[in-house]
Amino acid sequence: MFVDNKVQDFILRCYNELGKSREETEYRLNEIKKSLQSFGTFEFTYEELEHGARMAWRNSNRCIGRLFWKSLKVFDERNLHSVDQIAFALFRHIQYASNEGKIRPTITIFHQDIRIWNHQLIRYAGYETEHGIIGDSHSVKFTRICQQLGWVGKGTAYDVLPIVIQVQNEAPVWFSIPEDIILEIPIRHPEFPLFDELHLQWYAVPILSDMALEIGGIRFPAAPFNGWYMETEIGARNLADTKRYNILPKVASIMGLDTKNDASLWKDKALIELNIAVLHSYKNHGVTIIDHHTAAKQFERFEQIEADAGRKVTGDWTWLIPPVSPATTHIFHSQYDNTLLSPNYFHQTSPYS
Ligand code: HEM
Ligand code: NRG
Repeated sequence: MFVDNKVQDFILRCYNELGKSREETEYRLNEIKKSLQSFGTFEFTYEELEHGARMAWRNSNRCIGRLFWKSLKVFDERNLHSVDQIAFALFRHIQYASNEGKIRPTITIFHQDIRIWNHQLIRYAGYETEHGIIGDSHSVKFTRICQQLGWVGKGTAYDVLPIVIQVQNEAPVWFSIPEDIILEIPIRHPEFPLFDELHLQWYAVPILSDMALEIGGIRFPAAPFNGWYMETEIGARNLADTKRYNILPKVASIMGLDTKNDASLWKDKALIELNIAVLHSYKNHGVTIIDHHTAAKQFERFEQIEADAGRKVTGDWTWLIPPVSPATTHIFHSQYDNTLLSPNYFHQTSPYS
């Protein structure tokens, strides 16, 4: 048996980036080879796992936040096999990452036999009713699954869903997240007090839990990760999309705009004020958030640093451009190569459906 090409590629690149000697690299490759011969398997060291997860972020073509890839905190929880221990580690992730608002980019990596059914660890439920959808329409299907598993929500527009954990092929188990570890922000506008009447809110930390981390051809289906929000994700999509919270007509109404006439650009005006309100509220609450102009500038610095390091930056233009005023950023006027490099984060088929 010989060491898989993908594993070898990864070890060579990883050890090179970490400044390790030729001898150490050869020694490690040989060790992996021997482990594969004796046991048919091998395990990454913590250092390999840590750098692999960071490289995967660096290679995430759709991510504008990559400047900070080296700062990713990696929790190695590959040794956990009980759902209670896993739930505990997820709560710890939420607390560590939230850090009372000073958000820390974090990933927790679990054993390959584990799946987390949630799209994000913290996410609002969506209920289909006769009067339309209450809450987040993005969550309707998963909310139904949670209810089938015995979870009962309050029925508000902002019910935080439970975390659903599955070990191997056993039945999934759900856990409510302790309320005191969930950071949420009421959305207020610095100049329009009437915003308060919309009772808008969002959670502080986006923790994606349905993507697989792939390092050297080895897949970790449960590896939830987070950074902080860019304001447009909340203000221009989650709260604004007609198929999500669809809040623009109400914002326009409190602003006294003419919503009968598309050409009045009422949607655009409402959108900008909603984004201003999101930035203002997170900032006032002491929760990390970034505006799309600063994020684009940080991404430009990332591109420069990568060029200096002799690496090509890959990217998905369609995702990198912000949904608000895209042409005001350099990204809009640039071209990106969407080749998928490894390590990376991948979408995977849903464990339900
Ligand atoms: C996508 C920003 C941290 C990996 C995105 C998107 C934004 C963004 C705006 C596009 C999302 C969308 O349009 O729905 C940021 C910011 C971060 C950050 C401001 C702050 C530190 C991270 C971290 C990771 C990561 C820590 C992984 C370790 C990804 C991936 C996607 C993505 C894989 C694509 C998601 C998908 O395909 O659905 N990011 N990100 N990002 N980001 Fe980041
Ligand atoms: N648009 C999604 C989150 C996608 C990832 N965005 C980040 N990731 N900022 C939403 O919930 O609006 N991150 O790891 O920080």
